[in-house]
Amino acid sequence: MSETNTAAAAETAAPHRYTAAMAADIEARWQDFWDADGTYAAPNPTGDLAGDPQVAARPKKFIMDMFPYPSGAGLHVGHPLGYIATDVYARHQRMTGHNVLHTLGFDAFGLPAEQYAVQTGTHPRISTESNMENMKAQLRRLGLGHDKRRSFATIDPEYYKWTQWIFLQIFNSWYDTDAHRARPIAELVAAFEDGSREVPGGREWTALSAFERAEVLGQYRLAYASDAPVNWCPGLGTVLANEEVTADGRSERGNFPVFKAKLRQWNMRITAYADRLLDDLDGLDWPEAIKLQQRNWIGRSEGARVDFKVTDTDAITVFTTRQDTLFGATYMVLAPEHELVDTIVPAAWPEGTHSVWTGGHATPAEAVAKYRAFAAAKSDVERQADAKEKTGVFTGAFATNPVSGEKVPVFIADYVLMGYGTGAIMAVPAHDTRDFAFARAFELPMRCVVQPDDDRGTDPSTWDEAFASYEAKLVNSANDEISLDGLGVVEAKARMTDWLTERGIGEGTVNFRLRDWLFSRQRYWGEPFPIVYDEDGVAHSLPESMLPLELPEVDDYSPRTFDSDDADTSPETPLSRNEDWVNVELDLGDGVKKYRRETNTMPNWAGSCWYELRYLDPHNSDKLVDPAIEQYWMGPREGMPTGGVDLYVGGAEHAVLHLLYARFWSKVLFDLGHISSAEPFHKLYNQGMIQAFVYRDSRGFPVPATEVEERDGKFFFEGEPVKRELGKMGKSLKNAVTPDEICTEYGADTLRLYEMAMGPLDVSRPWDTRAVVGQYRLLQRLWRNIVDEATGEVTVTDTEPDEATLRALHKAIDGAGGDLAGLRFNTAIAKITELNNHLTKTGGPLSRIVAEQLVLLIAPLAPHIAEELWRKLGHSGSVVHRDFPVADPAYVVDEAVTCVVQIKGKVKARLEVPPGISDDELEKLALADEAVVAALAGAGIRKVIVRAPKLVNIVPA
Ligand code: ANZ
Repeated sequence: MSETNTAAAAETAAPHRYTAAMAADIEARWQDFWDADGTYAAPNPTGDLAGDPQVAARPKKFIMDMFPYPSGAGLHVGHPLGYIATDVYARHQRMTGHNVLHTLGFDAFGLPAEQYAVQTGTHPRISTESNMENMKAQLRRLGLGHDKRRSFATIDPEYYKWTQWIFLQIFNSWYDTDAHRARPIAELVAAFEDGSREVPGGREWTALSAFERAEVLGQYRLAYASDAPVNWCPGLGTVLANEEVTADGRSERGNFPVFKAKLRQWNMRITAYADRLLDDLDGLDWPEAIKLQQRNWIGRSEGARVDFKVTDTDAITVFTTRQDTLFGATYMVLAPEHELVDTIVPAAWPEGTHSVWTGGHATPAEAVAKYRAFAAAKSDVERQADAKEKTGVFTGAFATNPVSGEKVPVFIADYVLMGYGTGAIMAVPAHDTRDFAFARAFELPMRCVVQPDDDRGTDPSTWDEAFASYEAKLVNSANDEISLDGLGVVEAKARMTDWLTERGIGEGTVNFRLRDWLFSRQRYWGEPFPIVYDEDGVAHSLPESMLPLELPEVDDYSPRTFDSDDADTSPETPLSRNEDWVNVELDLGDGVKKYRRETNTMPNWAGSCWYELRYLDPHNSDKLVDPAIEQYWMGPREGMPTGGVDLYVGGAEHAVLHLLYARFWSKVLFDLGHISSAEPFHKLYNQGMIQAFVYRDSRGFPVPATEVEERDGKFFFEGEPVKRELGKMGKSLKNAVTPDEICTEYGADTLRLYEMAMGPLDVSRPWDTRAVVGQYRLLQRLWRNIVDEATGEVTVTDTEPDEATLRALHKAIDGAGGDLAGLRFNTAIAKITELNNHLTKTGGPLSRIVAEQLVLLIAPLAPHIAEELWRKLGHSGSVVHRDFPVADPAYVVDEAVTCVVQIKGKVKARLEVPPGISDDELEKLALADEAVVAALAGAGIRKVIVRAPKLVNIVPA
């Protein structure tokens, strides 16, 4: 008989067997039931989503996923890994007495939708909405227990109304560095007005024009517009964030050239929060690796600013973290863009300038101009990369080292970045790797000022590399006024800082790598700014009553793109072409006037900066969130000093941008008193990736994975050999497997179990469609243990389970319960499988108690089959809010083990003892045993050797 015939025959014999068709039926029915019943509705303590007050009185658990971007490609089986995991966890938490908030929205603004829309000619809203519908259907099939009343998309005007509102809060506040918090800008204005704070520039506030006041306030606002050097990408028609530019200066999306240009842009003053963003990491339950990435991104460096005189009036200020090495500074470097360069460049090369320094150019001005053009073509990432070849050119100018009094040459070189520190460095080639390489290339002097701890000596010209250690003592560092010789680095730094400060030529300072956040895009598909400009160009915020400011319908929503190589272009925003929308007459409190709207839109990060708050109170149209509701779900509590979501699961690729931006917005809202949680996400967990085999033909192109044949460990596509490698899953790699396929073939419960059983959640794992059937069989055995496949009736009896079964059951409850609470889903499944196998092996009908506990045990993982069995076992209602089984400790400990008691190596007795027995107890038991007493026959004892729990050896005297 062929395999299909066997299957067909079995089906006739067993019409009530758990099959894919039955799974499909069960799953669809229960998904409808849950929707109609509102099974997953989480009641708020108050407001329109308040429900059963008893439930709302329970301890809360707010469990969240990083919400998806509704891409046109839909989901493959890798996407829902995290969603299934949070769902299993949420279900277990519900069954252990928590009021669980679990839902999912969509992050629906952004560049991909716009790019896709531009390519296909469909309006982004239409394509985005249809993508969302598709994804929702895919997700619904998985049986995720989401409170759908709380779902939304960031493109909903009722949602982005509040994104705009938050923008206005940020725009209308400033950071008070004395109070260490944001305050309303009105309080700053009041302080300027009454003179309690001096106006920068020293003039009276009342004497300033409206424009001047706006300029002053712009220096304080937490959201401000400025002319910023930006990454302009003519090919995409937009400005990109640094992170969106590849190492070779091209756009990550589309691979177009990117140029540096100056443009008026919105920025967020996230740097004001650098210290708090750093400090508050300590209280968060996040993976150490992510905390480290955030710390590095914020990049706090303690050092000093030091002035080096170039002329009587001009000085170059450098930032250094090694002011202790100042005596070893033998040259200086400015970033090519540094504004002092033009001032210091002399008309001609100084007498005898080394030809290596001039780069062969006739004048310093020519050399500088050529080098600047060369450097401008590189991205910051490229410039920072530790290239062995250091390039640069002498400016023709010299500066004075303030401690040694020496004249040191000033270079420009691209390894010094304009955006960091002061854009200028003192170079200490003996003790800094990059300076060492540069000094070698340009034949510059080096001086050892920190005594190496190896045997290389103190003449750097004989060294192979810089000596960069902090763990050594200073040498060659003394003048008439100060000596650092013999001091350790830390002490020397402090001493030098004091000396510089006393003389007014430097001071201790803290520098951050973190930059302000470039917050505007020249795009259509984003949140419009609630900002208008008056005729003087002063920005005004719209009043709350005018929100949401809806994105207007336009015919031509694509950005104006240009020849991708044409750097002399500048962005034209799609919104600016819409004159009717742009030009408005408004009464902003001082009569009707003409204004122009801001035509940039917000970057795609904006919508994900606060979405956790909207889940709490999704229909609130008066307030961002009701304070009582926010307090209940997210407020600080024991072990969570800054509050936040209880569990946030998502990919590690969001280590910095999203997670840092969201933390920043939380802190501003917290400072302004809108929320009680100063952090959005208390516990963060990064799930691993589902990988898949990619098969490539001889040209390296991926071929459809499903059509590859395996023969003797080799792989063939259409008869031709192909190469197999492990990679990402995706349409372009022709190896995507959709959850829909697996649901159809086996059912969602099988897919859920398979994804959770693949390995520890935080580890990447290769997808193997052939292995999915293993979990399907588990469910079939589970079904068969409870249901008669011929009649469909449950087979359970009301008898007491035997001891061995009780032990297997309670061990599984104990183990799996702990595993589910600890996100160890793979081991939970292993323990449930073990129990189910035990029951299969024992045979015969199950005791009702065992059957019910088994169903409850698997319910978080395989909710549909659990609901069905629960119903069949005679219960009404859903299993979702039932109590998770509790293990009886008496059955959890292992059964007794046999201990052998020997006298002079001969076995005299066997004892049944608990496995955890101590040596002392075991010795007492052995010596009291009748057979042992008899065998010793009153002889004394010389020695007793005990190896609990299995052996006691007695040596008589
Ligand atoms: C002298 C020195 C001697 C330095 C030495 C290091 C070692 P972090 O720790 O990352 O903050 N630097 C300062 N501004 C720079 C810029 N715009 N572009 C490139 N490099 C810059 O690094 C601080 C150090 O990086 C500073 O301390 C400076 O070099 C360099 F043995 O000054 B140091």
